Amino acid sequence: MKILFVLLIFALASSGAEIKSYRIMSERATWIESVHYCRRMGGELVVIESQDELNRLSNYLQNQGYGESDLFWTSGNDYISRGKFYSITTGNLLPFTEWCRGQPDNYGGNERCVHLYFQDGSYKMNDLVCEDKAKAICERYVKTYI
Ligand SMILES: [Ca+2]
Repeated sequence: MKILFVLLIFALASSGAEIKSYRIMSERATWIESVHYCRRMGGELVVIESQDELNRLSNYLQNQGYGESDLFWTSGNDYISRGKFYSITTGNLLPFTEWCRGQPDNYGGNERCVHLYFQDGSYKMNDLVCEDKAKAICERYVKTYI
């Protein structure tokens, strides 16, 4: 399988700190395939922790030419309790959400995984069938020694 990754470093921190970097899978996969994929790469599916982080990711994706036809998996899911979205990366409730209009709607009764969808000028969250295919956004913490 041809794999092309982009490594992003959004913020440089002071000496000895950890920074969060991202990899975006070039090919689409189901949500659970994306969980495994990120772990093979030494990371985890992304946990978007703030509006600032979502804005940075959204701007980056747009600058890379992604748009409405590109979907991206995050670690959010409500497998355990319908309507309560946890991160498979942390095991905790999502620390931040910004949903697309009318979402999450559990459309068709089987939408349990959270992806990013481009709407109204930026990427926001939507619940989607986990067996659908999207590109994984993996995150990883990297130590800096600057
Ligand atoms: Ca939905």
